[in-house]
Amino acid sequence: MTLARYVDFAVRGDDLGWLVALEADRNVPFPIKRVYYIFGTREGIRRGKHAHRRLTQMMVCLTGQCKVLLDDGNTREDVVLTRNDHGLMLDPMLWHEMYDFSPDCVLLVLADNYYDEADYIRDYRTFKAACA
Ligand code: T46
Repeated sequence: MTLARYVDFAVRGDDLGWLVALEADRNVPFPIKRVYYIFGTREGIRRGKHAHRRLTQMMVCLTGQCKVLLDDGNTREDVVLTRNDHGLMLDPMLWHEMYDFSPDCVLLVLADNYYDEADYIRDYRTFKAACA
């Protein structure tokens, strides 16, 4: 079993170049309430290091690359994000850490709810206990 669940996007191409459309409840399998993007992450930095209690998200690496550690409390898996034509699902209660960002990495994140610090589990032992 893999923790990495991807959604493939149709890429439209014409004389102008390429285009990907992301649509709520269609190729993005939830209603999008928030969009943010992560960029300019310095070498050696590890971001994330938390799980969300209820939030569902999708991550798309628009340029560059980074790695993501996924952990459901039982299994750990590292994935490399290099493609802007698919999205990595981040379901609730999935611990995630992003690392090894290339200097040009831009990570787009779509979320099904607004920012709420109370939804974060930032302590790994608390996460493990909540998974049990
Ligand atoms: C996640 C991973 C993939 C806001 O004010 N609004 C927002 O919508 C977000 C996402 C963050 N913030 C503030 C909170 C912090 O003061 O921006 C600052 C940086 O956030 P954080 O340290 O949580 O960033 P990451 O990269 O560790 O995690 C982010 C998301 O917070 C998180 O939900 O799943 O990206």
